Amino acid sequence: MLGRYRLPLTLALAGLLVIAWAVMVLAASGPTVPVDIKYSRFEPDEFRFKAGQEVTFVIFNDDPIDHEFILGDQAVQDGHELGTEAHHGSIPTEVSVPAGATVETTITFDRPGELIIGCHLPGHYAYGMKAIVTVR
Ligand SMILES: [Cu+2]
Repeated sequence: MLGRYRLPLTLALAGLLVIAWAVMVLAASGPTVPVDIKYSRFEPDEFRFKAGQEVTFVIFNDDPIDHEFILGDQAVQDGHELGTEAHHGSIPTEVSVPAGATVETTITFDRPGELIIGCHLPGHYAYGMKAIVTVR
């Protein structure tokens, strides 16, 4: 009697398990945001996020030279522009992105404001290697 329903029930159960798994995965991590670096520019060069949002940037450096991804306000950018740190790695908002590499970093935007993503290897920021981040 139940035999004819076994396959549809099994498929329905499998479907529910897949949905439950997807919900758990999505709940555990914020959205993934791709950032491409090409010709010493960030693409895109404008981002909008909500306060409280967790975002994982997946940064791909398509250039044959190294770059960096420094997220912060103007004071942070000024500090790095004058600074001499050649390599970054331990702070989520400050990462080095070697030539041809893809680097991931996860950042939570805890409050509204305007932020900047900049690269401060010599000459890059002045050349225009920056992106604007608006958090609302
Ligand atoms: Cu750069």
